[in-house]
Amino acid sequence: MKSIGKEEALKMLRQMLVCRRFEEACLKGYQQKHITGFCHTYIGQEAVAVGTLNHLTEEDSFVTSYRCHAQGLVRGMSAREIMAEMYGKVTGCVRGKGGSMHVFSKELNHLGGHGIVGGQIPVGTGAAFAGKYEGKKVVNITYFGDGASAQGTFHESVNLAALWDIPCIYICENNQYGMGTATKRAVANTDIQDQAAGYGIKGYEINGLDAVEVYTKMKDIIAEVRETSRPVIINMVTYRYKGHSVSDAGLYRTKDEVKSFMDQDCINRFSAQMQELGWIDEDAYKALDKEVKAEIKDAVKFAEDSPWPPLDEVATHVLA
Ligand SMILES: Cc1ncc(C[n+]2csc(CCOP(=O)(O)OP(=O)(O)O)c2C)c(N)n1
Ligand SMILES: [Mg+2]
Repeated sequence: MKSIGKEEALKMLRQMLVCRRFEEACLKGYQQKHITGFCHTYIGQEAVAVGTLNHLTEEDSFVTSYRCHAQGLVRGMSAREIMAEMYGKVTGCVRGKGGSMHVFSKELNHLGGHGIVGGQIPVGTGAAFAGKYEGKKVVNITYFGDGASAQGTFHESVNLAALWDIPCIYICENNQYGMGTATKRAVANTDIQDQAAGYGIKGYEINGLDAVEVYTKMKDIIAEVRETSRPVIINMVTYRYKGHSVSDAGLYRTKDEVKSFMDQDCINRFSAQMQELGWIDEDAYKALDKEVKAEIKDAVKFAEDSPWPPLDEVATHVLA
């Protein structure tokens, strides 16, 4: 924690709270039928986004799956534009046409949420290749799930990245389930970092519930990839508290199991570590949370008050 510094730690704590409160508001909006369609939350996994994205430069890019709200928020997209997208409003980040699974920002090099499992992995590989081809010292972070790690897209992408020295950081957000299937029932070797050896690159396992560990280890790893242009595979072991999506009751895991991970909550852990150093106290934490809740409330109001996309836009920005 000390090496992170107080200012950066406060920023990270705020970012995690924004992600958490944003998605809690999404779940409420869904219950109220303001948000429809798919909605996959990242609740429980926030330490991964803050511990990784804060090391990227403006020119670096990243890409992820449909579980994509938090990465957008941490990268600096506004809660307003993502919430409006959730509501399908024209003020949303992709003008209300993508919804929950398609948070995207060209300006911030957020190359999107992707609905096809593993579909984003070649995209991230290509973005990293493009940066290198243009002679820039940029990297790409490609996030994907444990389920996606068994897809051909992952293995073909890593093979090419290792062969061509493509500076791509493959982060498997191993939340231990792919929908209702435990990883150990779907992935032959759940030590996903071991797969790196097969491609002659480095692999690491990181405790994705611990923002300090994620941040400090990823700082060095990202710097090394930037320098050497050698791709890496990270097994980021984490857990999602909620169902796979809003329509999943989560009957495939016990309450005790979920509780055992909630007891290790990344936000509670991080704020406790900050409190130990005297960087924040209980009152300041409560004040910060209150401020974040107000920001999210404003985003919900903005989404509610925003207009629907006009009918004449129905065929624009659509590939046919
Ligand atoms: C190619 C493809 N196959 C199946 C699906 C249906 N599907 C959506 S999410 C998912 C599970 C993916 O799990 P994982 O990669 O672990 O990501 P997580 O949801 O846990 O973040 C599946 C099978 C899909 N969207 N795309
Ligand atoms: Mg998973």
